[in-house]
Amino acid sequence: MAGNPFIARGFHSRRPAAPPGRLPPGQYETRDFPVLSAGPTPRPPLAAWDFTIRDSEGHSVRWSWDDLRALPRETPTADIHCVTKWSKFDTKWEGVSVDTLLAAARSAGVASNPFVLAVSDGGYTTNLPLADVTDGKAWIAFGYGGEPLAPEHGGPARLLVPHLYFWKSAKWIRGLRLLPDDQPGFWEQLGYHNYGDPWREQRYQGDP
Ligand SMILES: Nc1nc2c(c(=O)[nH]1)N[C@H]1C(S)=C(S)[C@@H](COP(=O)(O)O)O[C@H]1N2
Ligand SMILES: [Mo]
Repeated sequence: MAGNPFIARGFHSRRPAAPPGRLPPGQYETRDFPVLSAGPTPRPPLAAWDFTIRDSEGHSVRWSWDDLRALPRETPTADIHCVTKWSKFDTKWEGVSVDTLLAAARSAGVASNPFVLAVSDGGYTTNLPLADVTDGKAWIAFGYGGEPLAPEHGGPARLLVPHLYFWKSAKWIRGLRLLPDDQPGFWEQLGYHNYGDPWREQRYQGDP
């Protein structure tokens, strides 16, 4: 596209309008997949990787990488919404439902508490009500677009909670802490909304 940059830019920015009702308030559609990371990309060796669900009394259950990969998989398609205002439609993932992991945790004697803190390699955390990661609303995703999830996008595995702003979808996830009280995570402590519903435009503390 050499030539007049004004015309080239105008041509490329013309996009079909998003279908009515599909784009949350204040968002625009992008076809790219931007990378947003607060720190460096961790690259843990899979042989040392594990995923742990732990309650507040210290009961826990742990999956190795192979254990996780042996569980029943789902292939959710979802629209995702970043608080920096981009939304991406029809993203295609592969992973294990958090329901599957929580059922196994319960069988192993892990107590069910009303809040969850997702914990990642590198120290990132994010908090959610348990109800927002149950009943088919959240996955531990290790595949994207038919390929292994790229490290920049959270591989080997990330949380996927598409109905909330995408900062809740913790990349490089290593576990879930089940807590009796809500405990704000990384962005939530820095002034972002505690819940983060894109349809109610809950970007920052003080938003409805
Ligand atoms: N561990 C970790 N998870 C994270 C982040 C991060 O910095 N570290 N950024 C969050 C934010 S703000 C967004 S918008 C999405 C971005 O995911 P992407 O880089 O795959 O687009 O990851 C979320 N999960
Ligand atoms: Mo974000």
